[in-house]
Amino acid sequence: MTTRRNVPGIRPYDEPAGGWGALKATAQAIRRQMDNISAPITLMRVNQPAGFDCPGCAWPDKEHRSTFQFCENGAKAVTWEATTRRVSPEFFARNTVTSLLQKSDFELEDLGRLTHPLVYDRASDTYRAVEWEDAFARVGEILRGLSPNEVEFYTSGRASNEAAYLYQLFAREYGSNNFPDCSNMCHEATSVGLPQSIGIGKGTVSLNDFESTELIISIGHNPGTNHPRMMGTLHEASRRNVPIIVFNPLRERALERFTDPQNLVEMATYGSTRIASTYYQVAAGGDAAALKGIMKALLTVERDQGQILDREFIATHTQGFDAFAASIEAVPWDRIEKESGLSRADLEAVALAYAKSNATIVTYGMGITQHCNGTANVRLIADLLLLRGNFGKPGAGICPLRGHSNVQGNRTVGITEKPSADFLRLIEETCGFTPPSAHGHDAVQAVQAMIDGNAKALIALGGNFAVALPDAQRSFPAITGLDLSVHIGTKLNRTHLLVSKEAYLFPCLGRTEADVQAGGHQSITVEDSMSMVHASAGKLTPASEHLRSEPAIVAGIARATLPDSKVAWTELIANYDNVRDLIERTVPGFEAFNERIRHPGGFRLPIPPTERQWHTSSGKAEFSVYEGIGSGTDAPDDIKALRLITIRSHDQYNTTVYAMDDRYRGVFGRRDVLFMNETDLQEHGLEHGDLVDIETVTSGRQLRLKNITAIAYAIAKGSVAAYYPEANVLVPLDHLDKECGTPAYKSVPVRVIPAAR
Ligand SMILES: Nc1nc2c(c(=O)[nH]1)N[C@H]1C(S)=C(S)[C@@H](COP(=O)(O)OP(=O)(O)OC[C@H]3O[C@@H](n4cnc5c(=O)[nH]c(N)nc54)[C@H](O)[C@@H]3O)O[C@H]1N2
Ligand SMILES: Nc1nc2c(c(=O)[nH]1)N[C@H]1C(S)=C(S)[C@@H](COP(=O)(O)OP(=O)(O)OC[C@H]3O[C@@H](n4cnc5c(=O)[nH]c(N)nc54)[C@H](O)[C@@H]3O)O[C@H]1N2
Ligand SMILES: [Mo]
Repeated sequence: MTTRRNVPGIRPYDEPAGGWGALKATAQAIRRQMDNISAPITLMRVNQPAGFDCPGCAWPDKEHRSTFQFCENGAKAVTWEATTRRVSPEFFARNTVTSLLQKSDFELEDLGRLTHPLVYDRASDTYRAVEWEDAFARVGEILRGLSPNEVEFYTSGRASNEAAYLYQLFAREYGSNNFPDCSNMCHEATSVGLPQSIGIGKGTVSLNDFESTELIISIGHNPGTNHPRMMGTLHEASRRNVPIIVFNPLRERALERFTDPQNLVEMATYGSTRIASTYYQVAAGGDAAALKGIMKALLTVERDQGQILDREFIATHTQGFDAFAASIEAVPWDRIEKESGLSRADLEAVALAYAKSNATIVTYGMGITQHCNGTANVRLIADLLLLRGNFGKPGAGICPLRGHSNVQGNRTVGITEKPSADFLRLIEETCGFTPPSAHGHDAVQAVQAMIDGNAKALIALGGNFAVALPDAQRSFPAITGLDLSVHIGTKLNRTHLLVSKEAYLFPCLGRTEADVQAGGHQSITVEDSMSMVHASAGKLTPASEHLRSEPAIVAGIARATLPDSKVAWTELIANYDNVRDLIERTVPGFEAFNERIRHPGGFRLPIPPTERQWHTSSGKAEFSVYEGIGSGTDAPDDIKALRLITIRSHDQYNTTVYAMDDRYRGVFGRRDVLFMNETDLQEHGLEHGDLVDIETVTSGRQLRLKNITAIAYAIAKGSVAAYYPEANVLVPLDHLDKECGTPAYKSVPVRVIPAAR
C-alpha cells in the first residue's frame, strides 16, 4: 500500500473488537453521563430476573438470568438514559426552537432528559411547560376535529408490549390503521418475505441452536456494534470450530477478531478469537447474486452427484421447487460474478461448506433488508435453508437480527398498518368497538400523505421520525406544515423541533426507571429476536417527578380524545396485569400471560416452522422465484456511479449519537467521512483525505451532501459508505423496496465529485 497522508481523526485500529478497548470505552461512556456511584448499581440490574431489559438490542439472554453480562454498547444505552443531565423549561425559555434546530441530534440529546410536558408557543418560538391534563384536552380537541385517516400514529420499537398495545387500541377506536413504525425502515422485508416462504415473519432459531449448529452464515449485519451480546455466542461457536462465513462489503473488526471481556484468560493474555472463518466482501446489493450463485453451485453438484439436497424434506414440506430451480439455473455465472463482486470459485466453496453441514444457521440484518429487492433477498435466504431442510431441526434455521429491543413485540401486539381480519374480530368481540379494516399508511406512505396534504397530524410514540426517514428535503417541510404534532420521548431530537401549527412534547419514563401506578410498582414486557417474552421492571428514581409512563400518556390522550371510549383506560393503567389480560384475549400465543411472565426468563411464542408446520396459503414452505439479480438500483451507463451504503458507527444508537468515534473502523472525533475502496479513489482521481461532495444520481432534484472527507477503507470496489443519519438527505423518498416499502438505505446510486466548497 502507498504511504498515505495524515488525515485528522483517521488512524487504523489494530486491536480485536471487545477486550480492553471495550472496557475503557465503557468507563468513558459512564463518566460522561453518570457519577461513579450509581452507574455500577444501575448496570448490574440490566437483564437480571428482577431487573430491566437492556434497551440496547433485541438479542436474547440465556434464560435471562445470567450474571451481569458485560456489553459496551448496552452500557452506553443504559447510561444514556440514566444520565444525570436534564433539559428544563428554563433552558427552553432561553433557546428558541429555530436556534435549537441548528444543533445536531447528538448535541440535542446530549442536553439530557426532558423533565416537563411542553407546548410550543409560536409568539416566542419556544417550548414552555404545560399541565398534563390541559395538554391532553387540547390534543383531544384537535384530534376530534380531524378525520381519523388524517392522523399518523408512529411507533419506534422501544415501546413495551403494554404501551404499544394500548396505543394501537386507542388509534383503532379513534378509527385509524395508520401505523407507520420503525419496522417499516428495518425488518419489513422479513415481515413480508418470510410469511410467504415459511408462514411466519420471525426468526426460527433459539439460543440453544447456536450450541449445536455446524455452520453459521452471517450476511449484512455488524454484531460487534449492533448486537454486542451476540458476540459471546459467535465467540463460543468459533471456539467449537464452527465455520462462520461472512458476507459484508466492509471489513468489520468484530467479525474478524474478538476478545470476550468475560474470558479472563483471553483478557489476561491479550488474546483474541477469530470470528469469520472466511470473509467475503460482497458488493453492496450483491447478495441476491451471491445467494443465487451458491444455490446454482449446489444444484449443479446435486445434478452430478446427488445426495446434496434434502429430497425428502423438499417433497414433504415444500412447494415450488422446480420453478425455483429453473430460475436459479437460468442465471449465467458471469452475471452472478459481476453483480456480487465475488468469484464463481468463492461461491462454489461456500456451497461445498453448506453441503457438508448438517445444521446451518443464516443470520442477517440491514445489509439484506434495506435494498430495493430486500424482500427477495430474505426469500432467497429461506430458499437456501429449505434446500437442505434447515428448519425444524436442532442447530438450524433463520435468524434475522432485529433492531430496537421490542420492535418484534410491537408488531406482535398489533402495531401494523395491515392488521389481520382475525385480530380485528377479536378486538371487536373483546373491546366492544368496531376497528377500521382498511389498510393504513406505513412510514414512507405517511410522509407522502403529509407531503400531499392528506395527513394533518403526527403522533409519535418515541423515535426520531423525520431524521430516521429518507429525504429531509421533502419530509421536514411536510411535518412543519401539519396541524398537530405530539411526541412522546425521553430526550430532545430534531423531529421534535419541526414544530407543526401546534406541537406538544410529552416526556416519559425510560425502561430503567420505576413505574408506579395506582396499583403499585408495575413491570412491562418485551419480546426479543427469538420470540421470548419476558418482564422488565425499572428501578431507578425517574429523571423528573413530572414524567409519566408511556401507557399512562397514551391513556391520557385516549380519554381526552374519546369521551365515550369503550376501553376502561383508568383500570388498565392502574395495573398493567389488566393490559396483559386484554392482550391474552386478543393476541394468539399469550395464554396465561400474567402467570408465565412471572417465571424468570418468561416464555416463547409459538414458531410453527420449528415444528415443520407451515402457515402459508398452501400449507407448505414455498420456494421463491425471483427473476432479478442486481439490486435494481443501477444508474445510467454513462454515469460513473457508486453504490452508497449508510451505516451506524460504534458510538451510536440509530439517530442517537453517543459520541463521535467509530473505533473499530479507525475513525475518531468525526463522522463526516466517506469510506472508499483504494481503487475507486484512484479511478476518481482522488487521494485518501480529499474533500468530496456526494450527489445522488436521480432525475430531477439535486440531493447533495457537501464537504465530506473521502478515506481509503477495506470496502468492496464500487461500494462506498457514509454514516446514517447524516447521509439520509441523499436517499430519495421513493427509493424503496416496492414489496415491503422499506427505503433502500444500503444502495443509493451516487456520484462522488471533488468538493465544490
Ligand atoms: N449499538 C447499537 N445497537 C443497535 C443499533 C444501533 O444503532 N447501535 N440499532 C438497532 C437497530 S434499530 C437495528 S435495525 C440493528 C441494526 O444492525 P445491523 O443490521 O448490523 O445494521 P447496520 O449497521 O445498518 O448495517 C449492517 C451491516 O451491513 C453491511 N452491509 C451494508 N450493505 C450491505 C449489502 O448490500 N450486503 C451485505 N451483505 N452487507 C451489507 C454493513 O457493512 C454493516 O456491517 O441494530 C440494533 N442495535
Ligand atoms: N440512512 C439510514 N436510515 C435509517 C437506517 C439506516 O440504516 N440507514 N436504519 C433505519 C432503522 S433500522 C430504524 S429502526 C430507524 C430508527 O428510527 P427511530 O426508532 O425513529 O429512531 P431512534 O433514533 O431509535 O429514536 C431516538 C429517539 O427515541 C426517543 N426515545 C429513546 N428512548 C425512549 C423511550 O424509552 N421511550 C420513548 N417514548 N422514546 C424514547 C428519544 O427521544 C430519542 O431521541 O431508522 C431507520 N433509518
Ligand atoms: Mo431497526
